[in-house]
Amino acid sequence: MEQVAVKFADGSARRYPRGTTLAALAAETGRRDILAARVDGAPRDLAAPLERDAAVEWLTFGDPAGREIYWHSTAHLLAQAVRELFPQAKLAIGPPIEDGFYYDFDIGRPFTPEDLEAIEARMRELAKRDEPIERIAVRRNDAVRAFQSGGETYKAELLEGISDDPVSFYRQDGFQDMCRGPHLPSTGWIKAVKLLSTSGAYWRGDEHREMLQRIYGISFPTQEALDAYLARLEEAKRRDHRKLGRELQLFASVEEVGQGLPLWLPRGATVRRVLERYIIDLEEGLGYHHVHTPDLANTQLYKISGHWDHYRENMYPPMKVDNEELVLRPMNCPHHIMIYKNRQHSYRDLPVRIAELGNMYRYERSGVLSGLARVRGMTLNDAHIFCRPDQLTDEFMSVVRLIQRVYEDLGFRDYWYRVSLRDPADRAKFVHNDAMWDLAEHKLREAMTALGLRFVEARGEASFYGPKLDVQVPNVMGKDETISTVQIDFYLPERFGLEYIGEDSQPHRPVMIHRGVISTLERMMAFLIELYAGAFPLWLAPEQVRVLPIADRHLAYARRVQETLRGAGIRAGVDAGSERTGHKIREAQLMKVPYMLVVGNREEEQETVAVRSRGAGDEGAAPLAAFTDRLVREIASRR
Ligand code: TSB
Ligand code: ZN
Repeated sequence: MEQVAVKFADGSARRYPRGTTLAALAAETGRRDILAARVDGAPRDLAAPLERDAAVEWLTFGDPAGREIYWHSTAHLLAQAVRELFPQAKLAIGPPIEDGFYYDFDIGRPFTPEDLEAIEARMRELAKRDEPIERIAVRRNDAVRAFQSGGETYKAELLEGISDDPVSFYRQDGFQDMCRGPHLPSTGWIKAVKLLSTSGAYWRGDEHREMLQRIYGISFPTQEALDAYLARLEEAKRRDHRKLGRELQLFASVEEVGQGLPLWLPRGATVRRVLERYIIDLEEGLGYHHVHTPDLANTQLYKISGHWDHYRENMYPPMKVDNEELVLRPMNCPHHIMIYKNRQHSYRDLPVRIAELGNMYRYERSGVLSGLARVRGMTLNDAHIFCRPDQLTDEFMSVVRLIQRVYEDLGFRDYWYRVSLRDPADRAKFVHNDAMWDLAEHKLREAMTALGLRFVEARGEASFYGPKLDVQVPNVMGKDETISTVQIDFYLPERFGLEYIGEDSQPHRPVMIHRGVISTLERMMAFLIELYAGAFPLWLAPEQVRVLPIADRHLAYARRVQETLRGAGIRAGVDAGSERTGHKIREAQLMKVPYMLVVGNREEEQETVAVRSRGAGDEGAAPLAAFTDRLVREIASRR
């Protein structure tokens, strides 16, 4: 019998009779978690037979591609349940998404919460029956006829967009759906399901077409995994910076101003100012020079820099005034380069470190905008370091140490390093110069090795001008985003003809490091709100202390306490309202104020305050002077 050679991902290899199914190979492993396979890179059903030599890689729920299949099959199960409960429902599309899946239906009215419960219960029943999921090939004409007689107008329209003949369908338990697959071997693989929400969705995302009803859901191989996910989801909702930003009066998003252009309210602006002062002080101590440069520049500047060729789709369109054509800057580098060029530099002056809390504007697609985490108008804790090639590694290492120091102060514990490299095939996104990229990537790896840091490499994530180290910080849902970045750039110095005069009195070309430590203040704020669930540590809290007079006659003393605290640099408020003390305490707690000082007759006579802290509750009375000293120390410690 003819044989095919199979290579497995673990390096082993074996021969099998042609036509052996992947399921038979999977069975040999004794494993029970294999739900599908990748054959020469393409995902396949386990029922598929091996027709030729191939590389086989098993897929489980642990793999992103495996989860996709798992959730896709659950979407089919959802459609089957809806079809059974609402026989008149028309099916549209049902893909897996990043977290779970959805399916769009036309049932002529929105689904109710009771509907969802019933559908979910039916899905569980169907899964219990553990029906095999089979791929079938249907002649195109038969599919067209079936859709017509079944009134499946959406499916019919989808079919028009496909040229396959035959087309593939997946069938389980009498229910079938047109689909490329692959899918799970049987419905019994789906152990725990939750339908999460519903929403209206236009057919094909087109507001002129039919309004469909979308059901979102998620599923897992165990009830424990589902429970853990739901708990995390609850926690994420509780910490959501958009919700807390509103409740704690930190920032606002206003339609009249524009999408992705948040307004910082006084309390949020206070936290921001603390961060700004903190980072500027640190940087000045490390030899950075802070500058101010405008948010606009002549388009020409970005033609020289290469932004125009490689970054234009993220830029706002140019505007004409007089004889100039201006754009909102998407990055601050060209301005800082012009500052470097403003005077001559000798090898002795280098490194020159130019820093700015620089405003930048990027056209981010509206679908990716999210509160403060991803915006269109932002301020970056930016700096550009101009150094000699022999200084590059040291400079890079000091930036990484600065990042580590800042994370320590901010309380970031969970983070990892991503070395972001170019995709050499993508000539549109990355400037083309192999030697330059090789050198920069080599330098980057060398510095990471010198630092002794472990990192993950990511192809295609570099900047257009060079590779970078991105520091990835996970949010509550475990998704990570880039906070800090350190980028090595041999390109812009070339484009702008940058020079320094060397020891040999000859002009030489400096290297640039672009770096952001606390990211944009917007993204940092989003992270801090979620990390602390709005309860900022004392040094960052917008209102560090609130003084609560018991009655109106204690207001004067409350004001004196406030003055004393303010005099020591502490941000203190007074609740001058006429409500009872219990109510005032609850209000201060809702706003997550770290310390409440209740003052009445006794406190006034003895020049004391009754201390309540956010964490420990009632802490008893303390002399005002002693409490003030304690707080000043606690703030300085950034605990
Ligand atoms: C570091 N030229 C460099 C700079 O010198 C630069 O702009 N790098 S960047 O493009 O990677 O952006 C720097 C940081 O800004 C990112 O690491 C990220 O933390 C933050 N950032 C980028 N886009 C957004 C956005 N749309 N909203 C909020 N923060 C953003
Ligand atoms: Zn830059």
